[in-house]
Amino acid sequence: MALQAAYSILPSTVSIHKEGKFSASLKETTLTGFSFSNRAKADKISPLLTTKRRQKPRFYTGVRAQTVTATPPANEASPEQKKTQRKGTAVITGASSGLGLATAKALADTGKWHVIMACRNFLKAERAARSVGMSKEDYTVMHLDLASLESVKQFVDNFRRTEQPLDVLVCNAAVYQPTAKEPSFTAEGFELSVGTNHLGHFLLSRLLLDDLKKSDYPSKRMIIVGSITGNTNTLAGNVPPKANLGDLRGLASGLNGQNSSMIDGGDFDGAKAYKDSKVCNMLTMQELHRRYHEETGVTFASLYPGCIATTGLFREHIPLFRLLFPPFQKYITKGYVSEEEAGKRLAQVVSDPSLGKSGVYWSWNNNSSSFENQLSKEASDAEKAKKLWEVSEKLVGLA
Ligand code: NDP
Ligand code: PMR
Repeated sequence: MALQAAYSILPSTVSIHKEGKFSASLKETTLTGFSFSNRAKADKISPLLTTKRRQKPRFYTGVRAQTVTATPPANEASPEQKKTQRKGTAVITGASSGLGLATAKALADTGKWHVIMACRNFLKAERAARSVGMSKEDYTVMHLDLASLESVKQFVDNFRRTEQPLDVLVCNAAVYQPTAKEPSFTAEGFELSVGTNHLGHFLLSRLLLDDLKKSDYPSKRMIIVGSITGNTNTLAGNVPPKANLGDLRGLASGLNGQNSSMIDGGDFDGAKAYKDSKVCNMLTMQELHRRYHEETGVTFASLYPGCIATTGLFREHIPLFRLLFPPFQKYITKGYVSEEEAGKRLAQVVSDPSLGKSGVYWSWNNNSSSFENQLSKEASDAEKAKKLWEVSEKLVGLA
């Protein structure tokens, strides 16, 4: 019933013809992100009926007032070092709610971390930190609006002025606009989802890499949050609209709505733009690993934390979706995780010595044990990652 209900709220995105066959697929692919091997089953989900959409730029004036590469864990601390180790400093973007907040809380609770909550809404972040019981000395809120490259640069300057070391960067913030009929745009005029989730983080990570390099912490890490829905080797990744960056022609032409506001040059689709942005996040992590892991000792990682169906990510979805999505994920797909559990998972990727391998996309099974997951063909395409890197560098003004 719940599945039918979930299905009935998705008329514009997906259709499943036979409930029985679909249930069989679910058994094979849990929410934890195991590979979806039987493409025939995925094909039971019909393609999205796309409609032509007018692309009228709406500029977002974001700045507010106020199989995996094997490398041994880099620079892990010996037990002796750990005793005297200073507190680590972790910057987490989008720590004002959901996964980012839960991770900040999990790290703060260990007493070993100071968290820089890099958030677009200063007051909201401050209230959120207090609402989960974080102590003042365990966090600092700093303004960062990823939908403005100027704000990203300002954040980096402000962070450097605090003269704190940077030991871990977590690129977590994201926007998801599944019901948007037309694209909206960042301050510099990029489609909002890819502009925020990928380009904002791309610039931030490139700038802060210098700071990470200088860290003397036993394990320095950069984590970019990915997702199962960007991976078409899973059932979840086969729910239309599917991620597909194509030949990046839309991105290369500026992603500004003049030619296209989608990376592949197609018609605007908010849900696809989000999934594309997650593919960019996972490709960027691997490209960073290839270019910098050996030279810097920084561990680069991505992850799918589980389906945290209650977060603010779904705030723009229709109310019926928000009502049915959590029970659908809890009882049907069984991929649901609480914000608290997901926060603990990401906190492991931040600080657990056993998750210190670079170039990995982490997932968790139903017993909450971590494992190195396989990315889809596109999300592990090294040539595409290189091209994405080069085009993104131009767009954010690094090349
Ligand atoms: P939330 O909406 O709860 O958190 C997103 C955070 O991003 C919020 O703090 C939000 O700030 C912030 N944010 C949005 N836009 C900007 C911006 N322009 N500048 C700075 N911060 C911004 O969603 P989740 O916690 O679910 O999402 C966190 C990450 O987890 C995302 O990367 C998402 O893709 C990923 N993820 C989530 C899954 C899920 O099931 N929920 C599954 C897989 C991955 P504000 O509070 O001001 O809105
Ligand atoms: Mg999905 C094992 C199956 C599974 C998992 C793990 C997810 C995770 N989803 C699964 C299956 C299905 N979903 C099925 C069979 C359907 C059709 C009924 C379905 C539908 C669906 C929708 C409409 N699912 C969604 C949406 C969203 O709007 C969410 C999304 O795609 O956001 C981009 C979503 C998600 N499903 C997930 C996860 C983790 C999401 C959240 C998005 C993300 O961050 O990737």
